Formats: sequence, structure tokens, C-alpha cells
Amino acid sequence: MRKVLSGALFTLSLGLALSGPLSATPPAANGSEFATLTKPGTKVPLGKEHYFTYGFTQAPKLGNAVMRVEVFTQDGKRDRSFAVFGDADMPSMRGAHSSGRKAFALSNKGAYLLPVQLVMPGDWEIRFTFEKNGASVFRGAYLFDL
Ligand SMILES: [Cu+2]
Repeated sequence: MRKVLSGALFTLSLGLALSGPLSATPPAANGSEFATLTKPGTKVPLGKEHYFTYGFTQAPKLGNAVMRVEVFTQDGKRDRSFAVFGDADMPSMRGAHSSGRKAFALSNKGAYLLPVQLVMPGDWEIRFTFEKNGASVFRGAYLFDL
């Protein structure tokens, strides 16, 4: 009886070990801890009590663009209590045009805005970090082609 039980537990824990990493959001292609974000404009969960949306203010083209992030509570009230950071780079030539980690600025309306310089066509990535009270709450990466 004991043997059967421990066998079942072993199977269960093995199952959890195998399903854990697979069921989580896949990491970015570069293997970083940044979750890959789905397409702009969709609601992305942010901790247990918030969500955010993100997207360029206009369709991005070569030159200057502005990334906008908006944070809301689950019941739809705008929230300004996070610090949001962005880092733009080209994954295929990492470091060549990296913006470095920059803080989004809060607009009067309460949107988080970050100017981004898209200096050449190709694959781009913007990494987002959301912090609250100095602690990281969420990291995500948006990959797009220009
Ligand atoms: Cu480049």
C-alpha cells in the first residue's frame, strides 16, 4: 500500500515538474526572463489586481516613435502607481542600438509614454519592466518587424 502511494506521488510530482515550465509563458527567444507579449492593444495581466495595454501611438516607422503603456485596475480604473521602464534594441544585433533602460514618463492623462528611436529596418524588441514600491512585478518583451 505504501509503495503504491509513493509511486503515485512520484508520478504526480514528475508530472508537475514536466508541466510547470511548459504551461508557463514561454520566455523570449533569447532565453531571457522576459515573457513574450501578445499583440499590442490587448489586456495583459499585471500582478493580481491590474492589467495593462501597450502600443505605439502611431504605426511605427523608421525614426522616432512613442510607446504608450496604460495601467488599469481589474475594475477598469486608471492606475498611476507603477514605475514602468523600457529598453529598445534589435535582437539580431544586440547592443548596437540599445536605448538602455529608460523610465516611461506619465502624461497628464495618466498614460506612460516612452520615446523610442527606431534607427534601422529589421527586427526590434522592446522590453518592459513594471515595478511597484521598487520591486519588479512584471517583465515582458514585444518583438516586431520594422
Ligand atoms: Cu540594427
